[in-house]
Amino acid sequence: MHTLQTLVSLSCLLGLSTAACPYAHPEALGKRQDGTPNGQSQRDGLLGKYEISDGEGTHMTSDVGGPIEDQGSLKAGPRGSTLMEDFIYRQKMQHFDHERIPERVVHARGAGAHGTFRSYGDFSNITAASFLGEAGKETPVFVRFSTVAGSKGSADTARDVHGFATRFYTDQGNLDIVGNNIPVFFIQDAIRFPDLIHSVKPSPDSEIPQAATAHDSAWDFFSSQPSTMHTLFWAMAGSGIPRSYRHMDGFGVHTFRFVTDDGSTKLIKWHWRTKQGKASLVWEEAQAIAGKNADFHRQDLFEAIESGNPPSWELSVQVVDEDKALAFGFDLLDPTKIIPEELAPLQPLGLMTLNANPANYFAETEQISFQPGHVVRGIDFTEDPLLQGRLYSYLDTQLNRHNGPNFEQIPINRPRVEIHNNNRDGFGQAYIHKNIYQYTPNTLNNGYPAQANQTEGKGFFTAPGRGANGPLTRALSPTFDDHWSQPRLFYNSLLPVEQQFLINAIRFETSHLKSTTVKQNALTQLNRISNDVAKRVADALGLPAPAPDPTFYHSNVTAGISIFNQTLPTIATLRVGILASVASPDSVNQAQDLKKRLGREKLVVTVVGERMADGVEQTYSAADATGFDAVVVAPGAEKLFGPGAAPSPLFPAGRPSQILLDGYRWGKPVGGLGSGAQALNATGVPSTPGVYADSDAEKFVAGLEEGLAKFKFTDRFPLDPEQKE
Ligand code: HDD
Repeated sequence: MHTLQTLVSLSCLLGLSTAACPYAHPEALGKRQDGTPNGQSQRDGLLGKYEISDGEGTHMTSDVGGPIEDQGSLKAGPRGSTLMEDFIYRQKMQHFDHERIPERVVHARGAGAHGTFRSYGDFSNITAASFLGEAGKETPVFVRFSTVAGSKGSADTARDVHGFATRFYTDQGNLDIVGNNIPVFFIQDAIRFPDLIHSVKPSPDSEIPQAATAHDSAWDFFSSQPSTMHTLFWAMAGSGIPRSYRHMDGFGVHTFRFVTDDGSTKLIKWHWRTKQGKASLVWEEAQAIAGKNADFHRQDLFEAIESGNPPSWELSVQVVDEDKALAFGFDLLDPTKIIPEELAPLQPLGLMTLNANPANYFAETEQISFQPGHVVRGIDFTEDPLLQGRLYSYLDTQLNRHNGPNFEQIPINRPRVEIHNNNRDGFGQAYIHKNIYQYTPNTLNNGYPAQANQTEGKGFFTAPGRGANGPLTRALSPTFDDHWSQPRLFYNSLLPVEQQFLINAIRFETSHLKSTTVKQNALTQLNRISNDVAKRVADALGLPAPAPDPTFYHSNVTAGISIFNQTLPTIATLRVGILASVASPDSVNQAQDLKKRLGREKLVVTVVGERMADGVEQTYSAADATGFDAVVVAPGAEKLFGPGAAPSPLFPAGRPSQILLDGYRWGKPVGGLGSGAQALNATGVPSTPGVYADSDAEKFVAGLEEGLAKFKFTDRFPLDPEQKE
C-alpha cells in the first residue's frame, strides 16, 4: 500500500498523472485563514497536483519513500563514531547543504501572489493575444514585486525602483510583462546593465552599503551617464518609497508591438494602474520601518490577501501608429522616455486581482523565472536596444539559478497548455517524452508535432512588416540624445511639497558622497534639468551654485506623475493604532468601541496598552508609529503622554508620546477621542489639518476616515524659502 502511494505521489510530483493526486488535500488548504476561496481554488487548480500535504497521519519517509526515523545518526554505540552506512543522515544533510540557489543578481528581494486577469472585451482589432480576445475571459496570473539593488534579506522599504513582474498563464502559452513601478529605465543599451548594477551594489571591498544608492560609485555612474537622470528623479520621489506594493502602479517600460491576426501592428506601452490608489511613505518613516520591520511590504501583501482584501490593478495600453515612433520629439525605442498621456491616452484592457498567497515561498516566488522573451501570439518586440539585450539576459540567468535547461518544467513556470517539441534530456528532466522520433521533419511520427505559424495552429509569428538593415555600429541613435527634457517634465509635474521631497532625497544621497568630483558632476547634470534644483542641492552640499544651463529648460507639465495629489479610492486594510491605557478603567473598552466603528471600513485596527489584557492587542513596548497609517488616543489614556507622564518599566521612556509624535511628523492623520485629545496638547501636536479631536465618536471616525483617504498631510513638512508654491 505504501509503495503504491509513493509511486502515485512521485508521478503527481512530476506532473505525469492526470488522476487526482493524494497531495492536494483540500482540507489541509482549508486550514489557511485566507477568506478568498475563489483565488485559492484557482491556485490549487494550477499547482495543487504538485503539493505535498502537511503529512497528518503519515510516517516520515526518506526521499525514496521508505519510512524512517531521522532524529539520531547511526553510531557504533552511543559514544561511537557515526557510520558511513547511515544513508538517512547522508540524504538529510546533503539536501540541507544544497537548499540554497543563487539569489537573483538584481531584484533579489521580493514577494509574490497568484491571481486572475479578466479581459474587459474583445481586443482582436489591435492584438491577436487570446487572453484579450473576449469580454470576461479569465487568465491565471502570478505577480512578483521586488526591489532592485538589495540582497534577498534586505529591507523592503529601501529607496529603490520596484519590480512589478506579471506572468499570464494564457491558453496560448505564458506571457510575462517584466516591468517596474517606474515607467522609464536608467540606460538605453543593455550592454551597460552590468556597469549600472556594479555601481549601485555594495562596494566590492567592504560590501557596504546594502540596498542603497547613497554612495560614490552609484552617483559617479549616474552623473557620468546622464540617461539615468529621468529614472533617478522618479526613484528620488514617491515611487522610490511606496506605502506598499499594493499602492504602486506598474509599467512595461519598453515600447512593444501589438500584432493582429492579419499581421498589422501598432506600437504599445503597458501600464498597470493600482485600484488601491498610489501612496508613498516619507523618507524618515521609510528608514525607521527598515529597522523595525524589514518585511513591511511582503507582510502587507500577504495579510491583505489572507484577510480577503485582494488588491487589483487595471491593465491599459498606450497605442501609437508605427509611423509615429519619432513624431513626439523623442524616440519610442528609447526606454528613458514616457509617452505623456496627453499624446496617447491609456486604453483600459482588463482587471487583475491578486487573490491567493503562495503556499510555499521557495517553490513559487523564489523559483518563478520571468523573461521578457516569454511572449504569445499577438505581441512582438521592438528594436529598443535595452529590450533586445534583456531577451538574452533573463534566459541566461535562469541557467545560473536552476542549474540546467529544464527550469520551465518547475510547477510555477509550467505553462497551462501541453508542451510538444524536440527539446530533450538535461539535468532534472521531469517529462517522460513518448515521441521517439525527436526530430523535425519526420515521417515516422506522421510529421508531428506539426509546425504552427500565423495561419496554422494559431502559432506565434513575428510581425510580418518588421525588417532591419543598416551599417553595423555600436553607437546609439542621435534620437536618444536628450536626457534632460523629460526629467524636467517630471519635476514640473510634481506638487511643490513633492519637489521639496525630491530635492531632500538628492541632498540626502549626495551628502553621503566623499568625492568632490562626483558631487560636481551630479550638480552639472541637475543643472541641465533645473538651475533651481542644482542650486538648492549645492547649497546643502556647501558648494557654489552653478550658473543656469538652460538648453533643456521648459515649463511643460503632464498628468499621472504626482502621488500626493490623490485621495485614495479605498481605505480598506489601512492600519490604525488606538493608544489606550489599562490603568484607566474604561479606556480599553472605549478603544474597542472605536475599533468596531472603524472596522466598518475594513480598517485594520490595533488597540495598544501598557501590558497585554482583555481588549489590548499590542503593548507599547512592541508598538511604534511605523505600524500605523493613523494614530489615535483613546479616552483615559492621556495620562501616558507628555513630559509629565509617569515612567513605566513596561515600555521605553516616552514611547506613547513618541508614537503620536512620529505619526504627526510623518504626515499621518492623528487624533484623540474625548479626553484622549488632551494627549495632543501634552505632546505638542498642533491643531492643523489631519489632527482630529472630538468627543462624538461618530464625528471623530468620519474625520479620521477622510484623513486616511488623504493619507499624508504634507503641510507639516517645511519648504525651502525658494520653493515655489
Ligand atoms: Fe531586469 C530581473 C525589470 C532591465 C537583467 N528585471 C528583473 C526583475 C524585474 C526586472 C521586475 C525581477 C523579476 C522577478 O521578480 O523575478 N529589468 C527590469 C526592467 C528593465 C530591466 C523593467 C528595464 C526596462 N534587466 C534589465 C536589463 C538587464 C536585466 C537591461 C540585462 C541586460 N533582470 C535582469 C536579470 C534578472 C532581472 C539579470 C535577474 C533575475 C532574473 O532576471 O530572473 O536577468
